[in-house]
Amino acid sequence: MSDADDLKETDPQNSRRDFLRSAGLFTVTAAGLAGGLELLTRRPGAASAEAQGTVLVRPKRPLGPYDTSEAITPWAQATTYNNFYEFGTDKGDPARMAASLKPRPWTVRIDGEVKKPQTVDIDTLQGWFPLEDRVYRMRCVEGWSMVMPWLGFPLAALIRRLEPTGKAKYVQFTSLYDPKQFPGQRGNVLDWPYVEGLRLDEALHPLTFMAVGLDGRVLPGQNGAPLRLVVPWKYGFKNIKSIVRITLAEKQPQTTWALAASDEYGFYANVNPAVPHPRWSQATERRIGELGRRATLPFNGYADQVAGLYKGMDLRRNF
Ligand SMILES: Nc1nc2c(c(=O)[nH]1)N[C@H]1C(S)=C(S)[C@@H](COP(=O)(O)O)O[C@H]1N2
Ligand SMILES: [Mo]
Repeated sequence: MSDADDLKETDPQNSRRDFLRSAGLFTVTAAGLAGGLELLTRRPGAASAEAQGTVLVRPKRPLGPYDTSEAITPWAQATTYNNFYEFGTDKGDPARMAASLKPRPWTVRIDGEVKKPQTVDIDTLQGWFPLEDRVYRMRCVEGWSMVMPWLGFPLAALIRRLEPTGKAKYVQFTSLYDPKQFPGQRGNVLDWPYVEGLRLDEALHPLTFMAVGLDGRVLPGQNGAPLRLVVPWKYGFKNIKSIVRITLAEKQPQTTWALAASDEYGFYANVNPAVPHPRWSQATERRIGELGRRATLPFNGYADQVAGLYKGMDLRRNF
């Protein structure tokens, strides 16, 4: 039995989707199915880095202070077992459908409480910063995890360059809305576009990262090309993909999963083994590629670096 088959049986992903279905939100359109059939004839993983653009060749380098030394999840799994509902709700949908996403040309709108609101081309934006590697754990709220070798730049570097006004307290991120490129957006499985947010101090934390690549290559569509957020101490759904807009805001953003089920998915979404999801425990996780389960660590193992951000907060209420 493959990992994916095994996971299907027990994965809370299914109950996450069942919730959506029972709420009457789960729809599959004829157009979506037809698109799927057409794309199924392509080689799975056809939307690989090579197929999508320039291959960034990165020199091997020693682990840095932010890296985990844990075994990196193989590329084949990191790029075929994905959550990206814009492509569909099955783990294999993003890799199958990702060729429909065109990550170039691409612009990012930067607005809200910044000195100079602007729309910037992704290559220009990326060129502002030296690219860094970060090997991070990623823990999905559904109870599985991976170790991902990201390539990108700290979000703090971008925010500092944008010069937030004194009113900026939060950062809101918005994914692309385009049902032509995202067949999943032809249905109402979530309230599109996907929106996420961070408190400004979380956004400025040195672990908070903007990824443009994975494993030394251009980010594949299924992993959120051309630009996605990575916040390793939070559940995976905070790591919003295919970002087209970054807004510095005075008020806490309304985030997509909190909007879909506010009793199940909070704004903070810090990995916390002590606070169960209402329908499953968060005490353990399955590392993709491993047999059995391992303990989930507070803040996904990053407590030393980030617990101070939440001093004095009730983390059961602010889940
Ligand atoms: N726009 C968008 N971003 C998203 C999602 C999504 O459905 N749409 N899924 C999230 C979830 S639930 C997880 S676990 C991670 C998965 O990232 P990966 O596929 O690169 O491992 O992406 C997150 N970012
Ligand atoms: Mo997730």
